[in-house]
Amino acid sequence: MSNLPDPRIGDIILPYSEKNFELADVILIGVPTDEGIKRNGGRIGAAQAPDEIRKQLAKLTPDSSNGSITKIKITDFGNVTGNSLEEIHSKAKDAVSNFIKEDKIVIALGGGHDITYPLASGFHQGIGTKDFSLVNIDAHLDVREKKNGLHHSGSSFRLLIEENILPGKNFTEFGIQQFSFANSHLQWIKDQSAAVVFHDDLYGKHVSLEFGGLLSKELYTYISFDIDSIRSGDAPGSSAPSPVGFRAEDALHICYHAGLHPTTRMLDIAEVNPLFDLDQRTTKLAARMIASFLLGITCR
Ligand SMILES: [Mn+2]
Repeated sequence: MSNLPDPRIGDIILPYSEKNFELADVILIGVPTDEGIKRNGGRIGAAQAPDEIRKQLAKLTPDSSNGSITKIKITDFGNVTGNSLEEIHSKAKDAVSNFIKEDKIVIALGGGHDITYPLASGFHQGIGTKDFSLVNIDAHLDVREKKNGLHHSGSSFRLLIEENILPGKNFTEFGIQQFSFANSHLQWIKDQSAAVVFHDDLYGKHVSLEFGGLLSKELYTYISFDIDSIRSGDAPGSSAPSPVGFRAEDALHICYHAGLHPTTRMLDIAEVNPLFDLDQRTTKLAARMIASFLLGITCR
């Protein structure tokens, strides 16, 4: 008898077209890469993540006790493709630069964490090469040097700083785990005047409030979320899982606060690996993280 509306997020994501791009507040883009993880000695599979996360995102409802994300318009650009990692990176950089120039909020789905170097480069271009701030939520520092002259999943933040795209003082590493970094890398990142927040030092604190307190009020902000910062019990499908880390609920609250914060213009989620997932636990969590970020934007 009744015909009460019961939509899913899949129903409200607009197909990509010139008109829908103009209408959209938020653009979703997939950057399916594995090569950067391979170069860094990790286990491959992350290239399958964008489509698997989309499947889980589509099934969620847009409603929460805080509001409904039906209030904002979202379109999905689809996946960036190419014959090499460098070609995919170059196309993803250009796409993001254009989205940001057109005043969109961008959600990028990796792929390996190598994607943040081209994506943040495109972001920087899009805001007119002004200074911006970046928070990397990660178990690792990701400031390794290139390997055999090639960028990989552990070198994004070194390249962004060395190439003067991201000033070190505007960069925060959040959730770094013990026994997961080299002292030489920690020293290097401190020498760049970046802030490092260790996961251990957040123990017993309100994680999302600590995170929210770090966000810049003046500069446009880019949030990069490496799924390996979440404990493997909650996110087993990761390129480099760890038994300790943030809880699933921490990740959702961080994403909500990231979306709520007025200077946030971009979120990327990297290193989800569906090949090692258990019962879609990780892709479902990534989908919930996106929904929480969208809800934050709705509640601005
Ligand atoms: Mn990382």
